Amino acid sequence: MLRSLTAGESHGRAIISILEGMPAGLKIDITKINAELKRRQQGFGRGKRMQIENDHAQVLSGIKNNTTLGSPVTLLIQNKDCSIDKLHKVSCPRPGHADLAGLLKYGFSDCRAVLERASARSTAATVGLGALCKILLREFKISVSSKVLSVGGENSSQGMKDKICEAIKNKDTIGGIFEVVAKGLPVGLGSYVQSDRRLDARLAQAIISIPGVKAIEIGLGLGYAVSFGSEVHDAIHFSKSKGYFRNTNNAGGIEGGISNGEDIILRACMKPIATLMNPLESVNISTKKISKAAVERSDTCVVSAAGVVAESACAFVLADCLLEKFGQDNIQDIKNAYKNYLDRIA
Ligand code: EPS
Repeated sequence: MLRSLTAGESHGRAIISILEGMPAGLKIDITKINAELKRRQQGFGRGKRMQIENDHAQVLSGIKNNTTLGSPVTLLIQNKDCSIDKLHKVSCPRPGHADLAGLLKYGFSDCRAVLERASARSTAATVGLGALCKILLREFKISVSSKVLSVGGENSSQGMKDKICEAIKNKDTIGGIFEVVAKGLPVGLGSYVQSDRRLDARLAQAIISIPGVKAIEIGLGLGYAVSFGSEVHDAIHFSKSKGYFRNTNNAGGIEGGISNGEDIILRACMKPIATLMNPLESVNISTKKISKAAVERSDTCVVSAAGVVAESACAFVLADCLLEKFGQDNIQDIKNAYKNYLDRIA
């Protein structure tokens, strides 16, 4: 089993990820991890924090001579803005953020105690972990990519840009939909035998736990609700050169909780960022008087960054499923098991 743990506050000293269960003998190119971290920082509509940070991973454990040891891999990303002890108290919780529910749950009197960990800054750790998983998947010619499908209901690149400009001008924020595609997967990752082994369920958990994600669909998703079965199920074909194949992929690469060898396709909705420069009404938690919600430095639109984070979240799940099926200790053993399996089902 591949396990991960992240730690760190948005304005604390660092963001840390630990990945346990990576096989030994995998070559790790740290520039690939840093390139993924950089991708997460980009996109039109990002805020000032991204101009301050230049996320780079330092390897603290699990890798020697650019090769995994099989022991837990620890990555540290330093925060340039580590002002946590100097930052002001936040008394007016932002609607849509974890501020109020977190404050009541943990018994704080300052929303900062919540927002420092609830911040999407933690997604830098997710991307660090995901980059390691992508390196593993690449050994098996599996790739994971993403793209923005729409922002504020607009799907042309000019339309999306205009929506973000409109949000900036109105001191507002805007969300959208991104798509993640995984290519090159074998048939047989995940399982129908138990609910927590279903690949779709595992992917959904990984995606919906990204801060701000409110919905996910796999393949045709909600579109299944308005069609006849004969119109939407992917007919099965066979040819000597291709083996089993489909001409459509409404299932999004997953049937019965198992990868079916087609591309995995999922889409998710990222809500508009909760911090508004022209804030909504809230309540001051000390005085209980009506007051405008707190205004913090933030982004206007993070849909493309959310796509990069979702790639990482998917890569983690796919790597976990791959190791579960083909072994976990040594990369060459795993490759041998993978080849044997492909030969069997050919
Ligand atoms: C983010 C870091 C944060 C925010 C944003 C994403 O930095 P700061 O709060 O210092 O500006 O820019 O976080 C949120 C949108 C949020 O809701 O917390 C990052 O590294 O991606």
